[in-house]
Amino acid sequence: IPASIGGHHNQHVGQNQCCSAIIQIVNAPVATVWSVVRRFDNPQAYKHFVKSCNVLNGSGDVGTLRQVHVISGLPAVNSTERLEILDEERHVLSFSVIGGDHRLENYRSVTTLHPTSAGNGTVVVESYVVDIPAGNTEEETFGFVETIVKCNLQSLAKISENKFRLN
Ligand code: A8S
Repeated sequence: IPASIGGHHNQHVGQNQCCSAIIQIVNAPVATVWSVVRRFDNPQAYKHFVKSCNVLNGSGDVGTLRQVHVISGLPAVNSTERLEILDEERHVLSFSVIGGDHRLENYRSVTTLHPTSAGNGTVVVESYVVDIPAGNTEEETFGFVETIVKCNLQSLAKISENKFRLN
């Protein structure tokens, strides 16, 4: 992975934490994908596990807090999240989970967008770090987060591709 991609994903991983990165190809330009990803106030646009989102303070800049409510059937109710990075030039968004009623303590993710070398596409890279909950194994934690993030990125691809086609 080139340094231009890898740099933002070098997160600190402590003991008893789990980390990984998921890659998704999108058949739409970076600008289109970014228009969806950058909306920290509107994660439900592509995250299907999110039922609603309220911005608690801030105007969408770094430091903005949101409270996300998730759909039923998950071992979670809500999550309080802080915007850590919003780089409009490099197309980087990062948030951290700072509270809420769920089991993914200290979750932090970084999402970066990169133009594909050929064509008009985007490579989305999303890395995360999270505490392994007491009573769970690393494999269980990895599997749980992997499922959620993969769903989110597949949905992001679909929505971005539709948006691009309609424009
Ligand atoms: C994201 C990524 C994740 C969100 C997790 C992993 C979460 O919103 C859901 C279930 C949980 O148990 C934890 O980019 C939490 O949103 C869907 C409530 C944080």
